[in-house]
Amino acid sequence: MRRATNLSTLYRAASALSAFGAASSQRRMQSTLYSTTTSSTINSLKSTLLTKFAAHSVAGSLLFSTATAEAFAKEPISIDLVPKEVVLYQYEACPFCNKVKAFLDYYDIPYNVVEVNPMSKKEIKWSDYKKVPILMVDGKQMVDSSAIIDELSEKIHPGVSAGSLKEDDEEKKWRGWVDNHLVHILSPNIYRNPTEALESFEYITKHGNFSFTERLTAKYAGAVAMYFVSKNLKKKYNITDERASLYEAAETWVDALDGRDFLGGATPNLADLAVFGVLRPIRYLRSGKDMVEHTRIGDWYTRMEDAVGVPSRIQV
Ligand SMILES: N[C@@H](CCC(=O)N[C@@H](CS)C(=O)NCC(=O)O)C(=O)O
Repeated sequence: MRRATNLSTLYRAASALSAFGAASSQRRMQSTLYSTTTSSTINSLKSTLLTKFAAHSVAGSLLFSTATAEAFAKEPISIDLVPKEVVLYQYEACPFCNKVKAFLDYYDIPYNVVEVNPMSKKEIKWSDYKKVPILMVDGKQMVDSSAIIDELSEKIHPGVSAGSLKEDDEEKKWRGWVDNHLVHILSPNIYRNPTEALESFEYITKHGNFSFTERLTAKYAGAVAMYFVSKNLKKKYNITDERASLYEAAETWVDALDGRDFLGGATPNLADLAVFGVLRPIRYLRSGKDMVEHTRIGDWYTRMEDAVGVPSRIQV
């Protein structure tokens, strides 16, 4: 009974961190988890993890060292249009949250972060909205990453309709591609096999808001749970070979650039920021490294790192 309760809690954590709609398969996966998670499974996963641990710690720290010389000038915003107080409620590894952060970082909008505990979600108890990201901007709640970015964009560029109609359509199309296609490929890749699932959970538990015991247990049980959940997500989104789909998406994106530095031309537009944002949490995991090694996306990704520059997150 006690084991079932613990697994149930861990399962919730794992699902919460599955950015991509695992909820519908939650009940089925819960029974799979109960029938397959034994202490021997956990022990064998544990030994796999230990051999990988050192390498993953490096990956995790690399993920946050994007501070490079800014070769691409940012688009300045008028000082009186910069929001005064911005607070992002997030999970560090959530692609939707990272999409919002890419926007805030690119426009140098300072923000505080509240890391939400995915099990209790006590940090967002005050809100009716039960997902992250939630962005508080000068006391106003904004939810849903694309809607948040639309609203913020309008706030900092009031009354400006960006570029020609053709460019607007292109930007809109590719932002939709990120939300409806690209994000669905990520989970099957980062939880593809036990080793990669553990690598991902090492990163998630290292940077997430977990208590000491939650951190220890979520790493192993979460990895197991998400390994199975990702198999279901593959079916749901008709993915047969997850790596091939990831490479194909990266190539599709480079084709869309059509020789330009960014989809936005000389500077990134909202579609560039969206693709960059959702790829950022996986870039230095095995799947992200494979993607850069096997496709042409690396040059664009490096240009984006330079253009977005150092995070404007307020360090506390
Ligand atoms: N469409 C939303 C999706 C947000 C979303 O699904 N967030 C996930 C985390 S990456 C979440 O909060 N899931 C619910 C949970 O944790 O219980 C957006 O773009 O912001």
